[in-house]
Amino acid sequence: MVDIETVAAGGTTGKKLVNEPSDPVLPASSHYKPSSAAGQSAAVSLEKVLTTPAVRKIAKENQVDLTQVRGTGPKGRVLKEDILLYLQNRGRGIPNLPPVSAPVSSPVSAPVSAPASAPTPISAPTPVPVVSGVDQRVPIRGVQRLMVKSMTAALQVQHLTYCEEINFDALKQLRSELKSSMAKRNIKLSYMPLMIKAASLALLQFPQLNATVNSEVTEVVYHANHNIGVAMDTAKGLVVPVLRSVQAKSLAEIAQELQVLQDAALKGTLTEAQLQGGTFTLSNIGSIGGTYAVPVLVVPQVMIGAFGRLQTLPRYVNSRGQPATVEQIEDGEAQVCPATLMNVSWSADHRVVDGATVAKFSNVWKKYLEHPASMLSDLR
Ligand code: CAO
Repeated sequence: MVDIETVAAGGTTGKKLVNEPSDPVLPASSHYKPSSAAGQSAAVSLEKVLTTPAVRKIAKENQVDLTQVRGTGPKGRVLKEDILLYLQNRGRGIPNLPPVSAPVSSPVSAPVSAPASAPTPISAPTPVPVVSGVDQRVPIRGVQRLMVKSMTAALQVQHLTYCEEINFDALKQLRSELKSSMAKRNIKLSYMPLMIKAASLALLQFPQLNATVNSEVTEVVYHANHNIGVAMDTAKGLVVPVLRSVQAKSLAEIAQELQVLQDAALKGTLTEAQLQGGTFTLSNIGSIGGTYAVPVLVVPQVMIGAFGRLQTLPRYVNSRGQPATVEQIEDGEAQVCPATLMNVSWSADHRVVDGATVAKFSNVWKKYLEHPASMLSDLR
């Protein structure tokens, strides 16, 4: 469900909304004629209106005066979708508009036409959004065009996705301790710098995941520098600027660089250099929402991680506050406590990376975040 790509700066033409003048346009509700007589003269009108026996049956069952239904078929024939639409809107109390004398081939702005195979509606039709206006043709350009390219390339690669739950209780505590001191230095400390640093520390143990593969799939390059791309949501679409040499940077430096890139992304001033050269990517979709996301590789990179939304959920813990084992739960030695949890999903290029390696990497990353003091011993 998640798509992630690197994009080049420049050439990012925004959306241009183009109306299609040739489109016959009617508001959705113009599909109806006045219904003051609805239900009163159904028996009479069934004979007058051009339609099929199936439609007459629906009309009869639902007490509909067919003369009040706008027919969109040839010569004003009332089609099945016309009566289904009429019934849907009648159920929602949509007022009818004056009749339209000429038949309309296709009201393009009416989004609610029921498929021909739809069952006869009963008393409570499914609500459908009422949308009026005109269709819009939007050229795919700029950031979106690049997204098409990178996603098309990514879908050539067999992905492996591995998910894990991370307990953020300790990290939450650490962040709240560091946040104010960082703020005094004008540095915003979100969870991202901690997760980025933990990923870099774990990559030191798994250099085969900080890698790119050539298009012929004959060679993999294990990169010395951890150039970590961070997916960012902007008004023009997804961009993935890159934090350079994360393995050599402090938490404060990572937080500062992230802030610079985030500001530039929001202003649309990222340079091409800031968008290139990534060797590994992270995406915090959870800052927007969602508990899980399956990320798509930024080819030629071989791994990417997506984070879900932090949640407080009940979990069993033992007397030392650690996750309880099955035995401890069965022996009544565990209790249910609230835990701050986040899901991560890792996707890897399964042509060159196996699932066991991803799982081992994820275990190390998880350990750093669940016991953040352990990061200190491995910091340089
Ligand atoms: N769950 C819950 N809250 C989260 C969270 C999560 N996973 N991640 C961040 N938050 C919180 C932060 O802690 C912060 O709250 P406080 O101000 O109280 O600390 C708040 O949300 C805003 O964070 P932020 O978004 O400003 O900063 P960040 O460093 O966490 O994330 C960035 C930066 C750029 C990753 C993020 O803004 C963003 O753009 N995310 C979307 C990425 C995306 O679109 N991915 C999909 C790619 S595929 O199309």
